[in-house]
Amino acid sequence: MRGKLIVFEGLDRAGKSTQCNRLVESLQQDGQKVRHIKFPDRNTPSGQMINSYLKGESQQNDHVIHLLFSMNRWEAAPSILKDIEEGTTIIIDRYYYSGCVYSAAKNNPTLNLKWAHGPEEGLPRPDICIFLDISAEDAAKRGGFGSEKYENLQMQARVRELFGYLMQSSPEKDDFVRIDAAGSLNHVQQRVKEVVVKAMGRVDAEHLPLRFI
Ligand code: Z5A
Ligand code: MG
Repeated sequence: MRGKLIVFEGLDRAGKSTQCNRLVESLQQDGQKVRHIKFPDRNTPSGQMINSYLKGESQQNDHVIHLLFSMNRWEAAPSILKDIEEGTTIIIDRYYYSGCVYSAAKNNPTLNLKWAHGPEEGLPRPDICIFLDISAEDAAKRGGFGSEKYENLQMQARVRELFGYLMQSSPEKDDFVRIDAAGSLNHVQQRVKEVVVKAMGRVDAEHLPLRFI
């Protein structure tokens, strides 16, 4: 049986990293082979440039930083495909959906969602994308915003609107399951496990092949 591709998305502080860790642990306890990846991967050459940009230590043109985020995913794509083929499930903390909405949220007239989607085409497409939904205001209460590039209320609110569009009207809307992320950690974890078990079971029962963006 092939591995599955499971993605977590959401605003800053939605609880993505916490829930990814909990899911990885829980699936491992069930005897599954699992690998946890986070984008951006700040360790690769492209990731180091992204890290410096997010920290405000360097400048990049909006289109260039978009392509760097995409490149960062393409660098990882061969190992993702290999693992999935060999039966390892991959859990990803942020993926190309973030790539598209954060770039489009800048309101650059020549960088809309359609343009942003282009460089992502051909990457492995998730079997399920869990959107941990929380308002920008409630997310900010979880320790406030840090000093990185997009960590402000206005940007986060626009990002949430664009995620809303992706979930309701885009060609990939069926990838998403929305989970209310304002509940307790344990409650969110339980909902995540339910939807993941269902999605993984469906892939196996219907022998669904991995798709591409
Ligand atoms: N970005 C981009 O522009 N283009 C791209 O292609 C990609 C990303 C991939 C870096 O992201 C930035 O890069 C990001 C998007 C952009 N900019 N922003 N914003 P990142 O992944 O490095 O950082 P982040 O995800 O935004 O932040 P985060 O703090 O890591 O958020 P999180 O992982 O969702 O949250 P967490 O660490 O699990 O939880 C945060 C705190 O809340 C922590 O204290 C928890 O204990 C607490 N928490 C979590 N869940 C709960 C619940 N349910 N109740 C109470 N408290 C909770
Ligand atoms: Mg995180």
